[in-house]
Amino acid sequence: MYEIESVRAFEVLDSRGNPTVMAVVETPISYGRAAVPSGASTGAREALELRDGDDRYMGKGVMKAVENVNLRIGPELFGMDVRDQCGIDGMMIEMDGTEDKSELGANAILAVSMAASRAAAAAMDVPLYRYLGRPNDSVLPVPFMNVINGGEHAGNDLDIQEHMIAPVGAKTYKEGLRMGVEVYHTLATLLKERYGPAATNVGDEGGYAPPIDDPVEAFDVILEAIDRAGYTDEVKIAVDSAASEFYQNGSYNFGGRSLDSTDMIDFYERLIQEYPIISLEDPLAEDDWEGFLEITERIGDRVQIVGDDLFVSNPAIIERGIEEGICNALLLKVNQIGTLTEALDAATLSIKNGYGVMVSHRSGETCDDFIADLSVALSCGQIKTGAPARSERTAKYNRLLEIDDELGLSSKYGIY
Ligand code: 2PG
Ligand code: MG
Repeated sequence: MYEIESVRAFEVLDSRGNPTVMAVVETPISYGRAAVPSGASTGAREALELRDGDDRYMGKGVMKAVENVNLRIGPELFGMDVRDQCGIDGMMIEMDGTEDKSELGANAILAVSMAASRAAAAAMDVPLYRYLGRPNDSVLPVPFMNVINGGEHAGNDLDIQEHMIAPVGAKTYKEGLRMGVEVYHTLATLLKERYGPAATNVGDEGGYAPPIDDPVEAFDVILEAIDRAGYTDEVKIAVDSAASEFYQNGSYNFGGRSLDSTDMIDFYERLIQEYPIISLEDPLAEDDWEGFLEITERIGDRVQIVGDDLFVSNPAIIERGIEEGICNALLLKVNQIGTLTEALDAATLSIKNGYGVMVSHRSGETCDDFIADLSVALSCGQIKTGAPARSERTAKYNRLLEIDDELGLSSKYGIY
C-alpha cells in the first residue's frame, strides 16, 4: 500500500518566469506533488541548483534535473516505503555522492523529497503538518511580511533587501495577517503621497520598490504606516540585509559609503535603538564570521540575529556557528540543503541549542505551499514568505489560514 510505484518530474515556471522542477510521487493509494523554489541572493555554500546552460530559457532550463528524476532517481526509489523519508533522502544523497548535490541537482532531489512526504501524508490520511510534526504541534507562525523590497529583488537603490513587518502583538494568526495587510495598504497610500504613483511598483517578493536610497528612510515610512494603521503596539519591524550582496574586498558598500564590519554594527545598533526592530537577518556578509561574532556579542541579547547565507540551512555549518556563539536564529530554506531530512535536522539542531527558527520562501517561488505546513510542524513560530500580495506569496499565508481553521480551538500563535 505504501510502496512507491511511480516518480516523475517535469519543467514548470516560477514566479520570475524561470523554469523549475515539479515532481510527482505516487503509491497505490496516494499522490504527492511538489515544486522547488529558487533564490536570487544565494549563499555560496548552497546545494547546487542544476540548470541546463543551453539555449533554451536563456540557459535556465532544468531538463537535466527532470531527466535525473525520471531516469535515475525514480527507478531506485521504486518499491520503497514512502513513509521512510530518511531512507528515501539517504538513498538520493548516496546516489548523488557529492557535497553540494551537483551530480543529480538539489532541485531534482528536493522535488522528490518533498513530493514523497506529501504522498506519505496522503497515504496515512493526515495533513502534511501533522505527518511532519508531532500530535501537539499547533503553533501558527508570526508572518514576517516583506513590504519594501530592495537589493537583488528590486530595481531601486535600496541596499537592504527586505524591510519586513511582524505582527507579534496580535492574539491570533488571522488577526496578525489582517494587521499586516492593513499596514501594507496604508503604506501604499503613504508612498504615493510622498514619492508619486510609481513608488508602489513591486519587487520580486511583492513588497513595494520605492525610489529611496537612504536606508533609514525606508524604516521611517514603514513606521509611519504602522502608526497610521493604528498598530504601533502590535506590529514590529524585521530586516534582511542580505549583506553578502553589498560586500566586496572586505568592505561594505552601503548607503553610498564604504564601511567596515564595526561601522555596520554601529549602524545596526543605532537602528535598533531608533526603530522597533526585533530581527536582523544576514546583517553582515557570509564570509565575515568575525563580524557576526561581534554583532552577536554586542546586540544579540536585544535582537534576533538570523543566519541565512551564513548557515545555508546546513547542519554542519550551523553546528560550527553554535559552537562559536554566532547568531541566535536560523533561516530555514529547504532548497539550500536539498532534502527534507537534512532541513528537519537543521531545525532540530537549532531548536535544541536555543536558536530561533524562521521558515522561509525564496524570491523565486511557485504556488506550492509546503513551507506553511513545515512551519506548523516545527512549532517554531516564525515564517517569512513575502508581502501579503501576489499568489505565490499568499498561497502560503492562505494555507496557514486553512490550518488555523482546521486546528480550531487548539490553534496557538506566536514566536515560541
Ligand atoms: C533571502 C531570500 C528570501 P533569495 O535572502 O532570505 O527572501 O531571498 O531567495 O533571493 O535568496
Ligand atoms: Mg536572506
